[in-house]
Amino acid sequence: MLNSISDKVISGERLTKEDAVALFESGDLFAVGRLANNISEKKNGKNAYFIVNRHINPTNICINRCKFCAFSRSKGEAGAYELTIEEIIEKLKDGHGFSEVHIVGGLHPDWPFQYYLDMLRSIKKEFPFIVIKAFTAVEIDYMSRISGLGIGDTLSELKKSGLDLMPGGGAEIFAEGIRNKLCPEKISGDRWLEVMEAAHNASIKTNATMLYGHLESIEDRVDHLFRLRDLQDRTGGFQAFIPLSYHPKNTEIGGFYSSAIDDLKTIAISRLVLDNFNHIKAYWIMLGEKVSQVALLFGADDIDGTIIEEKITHSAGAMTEEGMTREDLIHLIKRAGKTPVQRDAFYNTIWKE
Ligand code: V47
Ligand code: SF4
Repeated sequence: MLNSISDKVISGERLTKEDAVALFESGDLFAVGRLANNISEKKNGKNAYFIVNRHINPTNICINRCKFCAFSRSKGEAGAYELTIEEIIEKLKDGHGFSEVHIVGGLHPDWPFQYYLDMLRSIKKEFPFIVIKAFTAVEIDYMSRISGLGIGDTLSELKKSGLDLMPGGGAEIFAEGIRNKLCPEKISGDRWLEVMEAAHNASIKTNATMLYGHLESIEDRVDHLFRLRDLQDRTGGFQAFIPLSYHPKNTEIGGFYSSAIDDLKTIAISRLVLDNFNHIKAYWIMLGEKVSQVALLFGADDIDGTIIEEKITHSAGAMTEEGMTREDLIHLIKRAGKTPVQRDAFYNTIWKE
């Protein structure tokens, strides 16, 4: 079976859902990984990308309270916080040379749409060269509801105020049954895809994610990947896919950390199925520095960036640091036998040795 899939991949034939399930069920992790590495090197050579970036989570107050999320709080609950725009600006001053700021947060019950527009405008005014990658499809849908604007108009107001790119969060698992168990208050998978399609139509590039390792089946993962592949066929607006490994601490559903084997297999199969995505990211915050390094040999070509401050995974028991230096990222990539390439938010090369 693996041989016939391998022949297909090498001849450029698209994989079917059955192929993808067979890859997940295969015991030969190395064969799957080698195949994915071949494809990754066909697309990106030996390049492994990283970015000098910073994450900011403006608030953890969220009306959704997803059952896998240890980061969110209800208004008034111990540990709830909200940042002012001045505090956000201060955070961006604490480093230099950031190419990108990544902003995602909870769905705050009281913040008006104008607050998000002011946030974007203030950041752009203070740091005109920083690319703002902000707000998941879940947040965009929420802003459309609180502003009374349609998705297209919401996106256009955000873009006018400084939004350049959107991250891939909030996708979780599209399959309805599991999604309702994980996050009954969250927008549906179809709505997530609809918002992303609208963003792509508005010339806003985005990423895509999949949260795995909780209650989902292999078929649910495959279904998720194929729905992304279909949308990418229509729009071409996704830049990178990032599999997010579930962290179980302090969450309502509990459970286990994913295994390194599952992490590597999921990266590799994502690379093979998502033949129309240019980049597969091994998010080191969630995978750990060492597994993300090995993932560069299993189909990933990007390890994200310096991050600086990370709250979502660290609330749920992440074992990594919250940030890595540029030098650490370069070292990690070189030791995987790949070529470190510092990129900007749109994958233009900023530096290559
Ligand atoms: O949307 C929440 C997930 C996402 C947990 O686009 C959890 O470049 C694991 O989307 N265990 C936020 N994951 C992170 C994210 C992301 C990260 C890095 C780069 C990009 C990008 C996007 O984290 C959330 C949710 O899907 N999440 N709780 C948890 N317990
Ligand atoms: Fe809110 Fe996002 Fe956490 Fe869900 S995952 S509770 S939407 S912050």
